[in-house]
Amino acid sequence: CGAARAVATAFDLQSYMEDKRLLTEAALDASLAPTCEENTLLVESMKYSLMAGGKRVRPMLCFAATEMFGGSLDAATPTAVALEMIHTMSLIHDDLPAMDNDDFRRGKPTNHMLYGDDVAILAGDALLSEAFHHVASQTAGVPAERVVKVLAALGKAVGAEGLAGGQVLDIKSEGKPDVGMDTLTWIHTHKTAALLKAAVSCGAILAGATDEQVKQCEVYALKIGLAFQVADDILDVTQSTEVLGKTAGKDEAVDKTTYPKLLGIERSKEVAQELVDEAKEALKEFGDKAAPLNGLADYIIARSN
Ligand code: GRG
Repeated sequence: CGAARAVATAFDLQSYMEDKRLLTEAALDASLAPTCEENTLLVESMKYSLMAGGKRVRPMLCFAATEMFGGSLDAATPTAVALEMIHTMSLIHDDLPAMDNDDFRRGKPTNHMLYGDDVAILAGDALLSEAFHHVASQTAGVPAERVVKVLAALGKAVGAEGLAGGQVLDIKSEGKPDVGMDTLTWIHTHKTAALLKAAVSCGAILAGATDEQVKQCEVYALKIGLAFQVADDILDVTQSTEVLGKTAGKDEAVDKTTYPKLLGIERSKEVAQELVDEAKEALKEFGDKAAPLNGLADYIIARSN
């Protein structure tokens, strides 16, 4: 009887993720449409990358954090959409010839391969701008003060203390033989973990979490953000490029420092697990309500793409 109850109450991560993925896909699809003939091409290219089938991890983290504090999914949906718009912008720009120079992402031609570098750059810029517009204009039922905090957190996650800062140090570290653990950690805390941190903290802020609770969420998110990148580096070594649906960047002959290169595969796996354990520890006081965030932490290092 005890075992039956345990099964009945066990958290079903797969259904949780599928629900949130479907919610995200529908909201993303509804978020963008051309408003006239003249902007049809730009919006088509924005939507091509936005709807290209990512895992939607950032929206899921935002929804899970908001639910942990009793917030509503409706109130968090515009922020979830904005997170995916920002993430998509960063992928479009990352794939450009001036950066990683990739022809394929998620098994499909990259934005610039289809629309040209000029339109791809502007599609990224427009997605970034639309992200902030979307949160400011579509969030309902939440005090304005919380929305301003969300806009601030998103802005910080993109700038010099976020994606752009991490990307610049990453590019400038390429080919350097002396890139050590401190530099690698700085790069990925900014390039990868900053947006995951914003996803979790924005979900918590929208639900009315206290500053202390938001800080606990940030500790969790930074840990899973780093774990996410360690897992990515491991997947790059252990999976064929065909499975990942992306080509190695044409410029990837340039040597990049990775966790497996510094630590070896086995130690990298242990580090990823330690980071996930520490992430869960940061949410300990939230008990069962943290089950979705804990499940997502496990998924982040167990995923196959
Ligand atoms: C233009 C202001 C401005 C900033 C952009 C290009 C750039 C600066 C930053 C690059 C950021 C980047 C590409 C980080 C990599 C993060 C990462 C691990 C991406 C893969 O994320 P997944 O696995 O992808 O969630 P899917 O395909 O599932 O969405």
